Amino acid sequence: MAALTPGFRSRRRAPGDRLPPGQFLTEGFPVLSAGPTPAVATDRWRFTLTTETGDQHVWTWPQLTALPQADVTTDLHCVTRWSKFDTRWRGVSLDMLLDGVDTEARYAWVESYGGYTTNMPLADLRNGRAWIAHTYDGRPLPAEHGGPARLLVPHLYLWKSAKWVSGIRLRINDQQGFWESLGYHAYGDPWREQRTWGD
Ligand SMILES: Nc1nc2c(c(=O)[nH]1)N[C@H]1C(S)=C(S)[C@@H](COP(=O)(O)O)O[C@H]1N2
Ligand SMILES: [Mo]
Repeated sequence: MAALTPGFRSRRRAPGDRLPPGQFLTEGFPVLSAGPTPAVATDRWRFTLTTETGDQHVWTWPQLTALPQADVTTDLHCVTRWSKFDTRWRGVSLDMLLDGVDTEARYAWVESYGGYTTNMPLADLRNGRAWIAHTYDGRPLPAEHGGPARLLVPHLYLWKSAKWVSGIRLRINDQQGFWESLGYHAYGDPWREQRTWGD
């Protein structure tokens, strides 16, 4: 009979296999913001999806929170090399918001209250991989972490997960966001260590 290795009962991958190259694990939740934290009241909060032809789809806070909600437990990977396992979020899947939006765009340009921007292929926002998240660990998302709502795209480095998200522009041609124009990678896959332009 095979001996059981103590502590190896988890069905998840061992910690080493969950940590992308060049990352270290943190228990805390660091705050990384390029500017001041904007105060966005939910009564004036809007999320606007704009297609390449200029069609706009707008959600208010009551409309967003009335949609079917998803509970997500995921690992986060920041390009400054910290990773955090098993973070718990609640929000609306981008699949839900993109459903019925007529577009031929291949790129998404994400905008935030306060002026932050980031870009990614539109495909990365589909198939249950991206959310507009408003709840963290069972509580309203704190403002310093992007509340009232942020984009959550955890399979890419965390700079793609725009805090205080205000909208997404669907674009035929890719356009660099804030960090991307300053040398961060256009795609940012943590498993391929796509940190900067040359990676
Ligand atoms: N609007 C906005 N979103 C942002 C940022 C920012 O400066 N402004 N920083 C990005 C970066 S570089 C990281 S690592 C994460 C940090 O998220 P956290 O502060 O919740 O840890 O937010 C990302 N989203
Ligand atoms: Mo970051």
